[in-house]
Amino acid sequence: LNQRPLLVWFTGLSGSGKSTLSNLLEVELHESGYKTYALDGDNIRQGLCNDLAFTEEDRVENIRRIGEVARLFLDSGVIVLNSFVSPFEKDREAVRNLVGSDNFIEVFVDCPLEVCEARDVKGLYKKAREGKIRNFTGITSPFEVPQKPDVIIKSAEEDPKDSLHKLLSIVEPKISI
Ligand code: GGZ
Repeated sequence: LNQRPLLVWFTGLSGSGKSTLSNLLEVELHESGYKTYALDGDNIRQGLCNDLAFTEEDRVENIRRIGEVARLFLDSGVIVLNSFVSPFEKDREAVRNLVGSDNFIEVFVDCPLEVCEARDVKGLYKKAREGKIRNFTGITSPFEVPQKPDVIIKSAEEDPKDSLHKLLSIVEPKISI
């Protein structure tokens, strides 16, 4: 299947549902025959970025490297799905400029902090409240709300199926030839 490359960038708090949505989208795209690759903290921070922590400086560098990796994948023609907290607007914009605005879709996974913290799937919010993790996004480190995202997903309110269809309606026209 012919496809146009695209970087779909999920941004949002820890536990907001970025990876869940990215996975749903990836399965759907695969079933339609598209080639994709998904990057997230699990496959990036263990290897390429294992020298980086969560200070502002390190997050800036983390996103910069991820942007460069995504650009290489785009060069190869793949559809890239990136899920990173990416809390700073300036860094998300830098990636948009790096890969070109036409090849970039910013998805803001908008979930209230209270909901993410109540779920606390990995117990990280609790640790952050106890002071056992420093610079935790939403608690002791800022999250800059995207000013003009291409898509907003209210993951605490929407049915994931509806969110997926909303995403597909924006993504499909950009990747199909
Ligand atoms: C935020 C942290 C932190 C701190 C560890 N702040 O829910 P998760 O676990 O799987 O996703 C979070 C992930 C964030 O890494 P990113 O590379 O996406 O961050 S950034 O884009 O800001 O560079 C969370 C876990 O790592 N985690 N410590 N202090 N999230």
